[in-house]
Parts: sequence; C-alpha cells; structure tokens
Amino acid sequence: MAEPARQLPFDLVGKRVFVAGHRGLVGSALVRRLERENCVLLTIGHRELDLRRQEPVERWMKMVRPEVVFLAAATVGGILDNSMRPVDFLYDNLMIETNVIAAAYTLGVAKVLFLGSSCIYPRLAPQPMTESVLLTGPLEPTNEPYSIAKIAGIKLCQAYRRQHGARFISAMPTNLYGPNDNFDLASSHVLPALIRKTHEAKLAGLSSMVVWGTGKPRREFLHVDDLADALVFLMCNYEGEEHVNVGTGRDVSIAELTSIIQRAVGFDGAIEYDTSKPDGTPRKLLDVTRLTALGWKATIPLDAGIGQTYSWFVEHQATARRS
Ligand code: GFB
Repeated sequence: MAEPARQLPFDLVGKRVFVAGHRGLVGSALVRRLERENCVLLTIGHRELDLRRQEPVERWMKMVRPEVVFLAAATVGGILDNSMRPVDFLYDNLMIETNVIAAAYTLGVAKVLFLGSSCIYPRLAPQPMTESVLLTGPLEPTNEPYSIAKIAGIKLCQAYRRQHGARFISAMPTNLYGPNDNFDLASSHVLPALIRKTHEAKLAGLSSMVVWGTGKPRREFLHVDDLADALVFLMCNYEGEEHVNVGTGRDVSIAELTSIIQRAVGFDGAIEYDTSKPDGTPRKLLDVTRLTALGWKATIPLDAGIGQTYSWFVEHQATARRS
C-alpha cells in the first residue's frame, strides 16, 4: 500500500493526546512539554489501567477517544534489571505496544509515535549507529529481550503503515536521564545510580565509591526534556516508516561520567571498579544526521543537565523511586 498522505506539519492544537506512561521519566517530560501545545492531555495510571491487558485497553481508549498517541509506557531498567527480569522486559513490552498500537488503529487515531531504545542495534554495530544498522548483527545479551520487544514495536508500526496506511512513526532515543528517573540502585540506569551513590558517599564522609564494570564502556546521555521536545517535533514534522534516532551525537566513558557527577555533587573520593558486574555493550552512540537534517538538535549540555538532575534528586529524595 502507498505511504499515507503527508500533511505536515501535523498540528496538535485542540487535539486529544494520550501520553501512555505519563508518570515515568519520558512520559512525565512529555506531559510538561505538551502543556505548551494547547492540546487536551489524556493520561491514566497503571493501577487504573494495565496496558498489558488488551480488553481493558480497548475499552478505555474507546471511551476517551484519543486522536494522537505518544507510546512512552514500557517496562524499563538498567543493565542488571534487564538481566534479572527477561520475562518482564519481553512480555510486558510486547503486550503494551501491541495493545496500544492495535487499539489506536481500530479507533482511527490520527497519529502514533512509538518509543524504542538505542539498544535495538547490534552489540558491535559501527559507531555512530545509523538507523540502517538495525538487524545487521547479534544483539547485546544483557538486554536482548528488551531489544527484541522494541524491534517488534518498530516493525508493528511499519506494518500498520504498509498494510493500512496508518500514520504510525517510531523514535529511538539514546540513554536518558532527568527528573522522575528511577534511583533504585539495583534496577536503575547508570546515571541516576551514580548520582545517588556519589551523594550518599559524600554524606557518609566515605573515601571511595563503587562503580560497576570497568568504567571503559561509552554511552551517550540525553536529557529527557530534550527528548520530549524532539518527540513533539517528530510528531509534528516527521512522516516516514524508518525510525529516527534521538541523541546528542556525543558520548562519554562511564569513568568520565563518574567524574562529571562527582564534580556536580562535590565529592572527590576514589573510584573502585566492581568488575564482577557486566560492562554491557562497549559503545552506544547514535548517528543523529537524520534528525538534524529534519531541523532538531539537543540543547542541554551534559554537565548542566546532570547539575539540574542532582538538584531535583536532592529536593525529591523522599519521594523519588529508590527501591
Ligand atoms: O545504564 P546501564 O544500566 O545500561 O549501564 P546500558 C551502563 C554502563 O554503566 C554499564 C555501568 O557498563 C554498567 O556496568 N555502571 C557503572 C552502572 N556503575 C553502575 C551502576 O551503579 N548502575 C548501573 N545500572 N550501571 C541499558 C539496557 O543498557 O540501557 C536497557 O540494559 C536500555 O535495555 C538502556 O536500553 C537505555 O546502557 O548498558
């Protein structure tokens, strides 16, 4: 079937916009960003609606009739959490994306943006990774179930475009950080984990702190407010079946990241590398040429973003997710 009509820019003003996963890191940033778009926000908590269950999802979406969907709901976690809960990362994510995307099509939702992750790409993909390296090699074993679920989501959006002409698009963000992140040391990603560890080491007057792995892997970090801005930009200005990378185009080693966080927190203790923990993918850096050519660029520098996130953590420690 032919590509759907490309009426761009796609206007959000006055539209009923469902942000699935609005309490998470990405969803909450999207809600903050969409408040500037004069649209009608639709949200629901996971206690009220389990997105893994098809019939309640169909019923709720039929009732609220969204015209636009940002699919930011997902089971997510850091390297260890991915290894410990392969069923949750595969099953939950397959169910959530299948239910929401299928219901969006059935109900005639005008446009859907599905969110993946840079871990969809092969473990040893050439760096920086262009969108075209998808499915060209084996995945990183520590997050293979999550990656497979996210690849399925991209393919489902493409399939709806091809078979039914639906305007379903996908964005692949790099590693994210910011307010409302998970600060639990067992299940979080590296950046919030190191903020908390550094802060607690400083308060306890310790002379060192533990960092997992060798410190050599390289990662690219994007502030979630930049991501939310990019997602609104893509929703309004992108129409294509290829997914679009969203990142800064710059990466740092975990050792460099630790130094930046230590400076922000004001702790200069030694670093002990716990090499019993996995390094994961040696390097993950996105090629953001496609997004830059469309007209969007990240604006929040890493040190400023980390400073802001640290302040948020200190202020919200009591309520931030810590276990
Ligand atoms: O952020 P992270 O958990 O996930 O770990 P990935 C990144 C790197 O930081 C790894 C090291 O090399 C970790 O060993 N690291 C050092 C730490 N100290 C810590 C710590 O205290 N906590 C954590 N968590 N890491 C995830 C995927 O991979 O990236 C997900 O598992 C998802 O599926 C996400 O794609 C974006 O970047 O390795």
